[in-house]
Amino acid sequence: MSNSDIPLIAMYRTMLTIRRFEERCNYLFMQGRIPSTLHLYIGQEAVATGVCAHLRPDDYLFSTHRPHGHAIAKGVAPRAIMAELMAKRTGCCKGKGGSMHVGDIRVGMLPAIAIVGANVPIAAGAALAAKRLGTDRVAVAFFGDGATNEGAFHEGMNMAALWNLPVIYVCENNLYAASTPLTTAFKIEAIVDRAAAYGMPGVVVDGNDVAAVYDTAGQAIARARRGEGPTFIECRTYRLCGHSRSDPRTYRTKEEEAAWQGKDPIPNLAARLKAAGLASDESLAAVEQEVTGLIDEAVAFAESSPPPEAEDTLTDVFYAASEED
Ligand SMILES: Cc1ncc(C[n+]2csc(CCOP(=O)(O)OP(=O)(O)O)c2C)c(N)n1
Ligand SMILES: [Mg+2]
Repeated sequence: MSNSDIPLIAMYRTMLTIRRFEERCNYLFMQGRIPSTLHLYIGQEAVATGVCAHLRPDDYLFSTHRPHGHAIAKGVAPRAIMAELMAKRTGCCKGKGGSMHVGDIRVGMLPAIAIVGANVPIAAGAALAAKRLGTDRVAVAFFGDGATNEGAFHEGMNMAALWNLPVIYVCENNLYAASTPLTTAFKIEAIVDRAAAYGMPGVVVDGNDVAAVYDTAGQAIARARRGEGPTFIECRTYRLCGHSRSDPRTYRTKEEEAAWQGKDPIPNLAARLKAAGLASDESLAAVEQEVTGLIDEAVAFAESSPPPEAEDTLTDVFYAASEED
């Protein structure tokens, strides 16, 4: 926290926006006002925030079935995400994707991919394009611990390392892949050890410490922009909620959950900001109020938006090459 150049207050605001957005989503979902299903990111907000604070709109982001936090941190408007979750025409994917596919190409977030591990080679492809076009853009893929046991992960990691691509692989190790504990799914001691198998640098960071994530991601992203290749970052974190709707969480103990509740990144950051003299109760309350207003507006916008038209069912779904291609 000694790095005064780290925009901690801005990151606090982003983390709080993600948290309050998702708490509201959960409430709306329980009321039946959001259809389908939701995978919440509650507890992991420091990862998306610390990484995306370094990204430009022309950098590429690839997310997963748990994408709301990544989308907000990358700059997708909360109202467009909320409208997407409610399957409205004003949603960031025109209401055709829903929670597991949010994205907005205008800010560099491609629609999220719910096939676990599938975004790893796709991010390598985007990084290859960035490199071949002679840009200093980077691609970032977020995925969970479970994804690192998928075949696509290994293929993508190998290619990214082999071709020295400007990609950052951010593994959000929250100790579980749905109900499967990490300890029953890996022979290796640490997920970061996967990186060495491909000749890629690997780093472990406390995923609940936004300043640490910011610092680590900053080095990896700068390295990629300089043309020095990919980095694998293992962020150790925990989801302070169920995997998806109606998860009784019987695979975790109450003691474990309580211990991680004490490591909640948001109140901990608030306490650290106050201790460092960077925030007061009043300034934090003002952020809270601002965020509440943003979420209220997003919900009102989404609920008053129209559903997609039946005749648009097949538009935007298939790519049609134009004369300019
Ligand atoms: C290829 C594939 N297999 C299974 C699933 C079903 N599924 C959805 S999320 C999930 C767990 C993923 O765990 P992890 O990668 O650790 O991410 P987390 O949910 O913890 O964020 C599974 C098995 C899927 N979406 N894709
Ligand atoms: Mg996981």
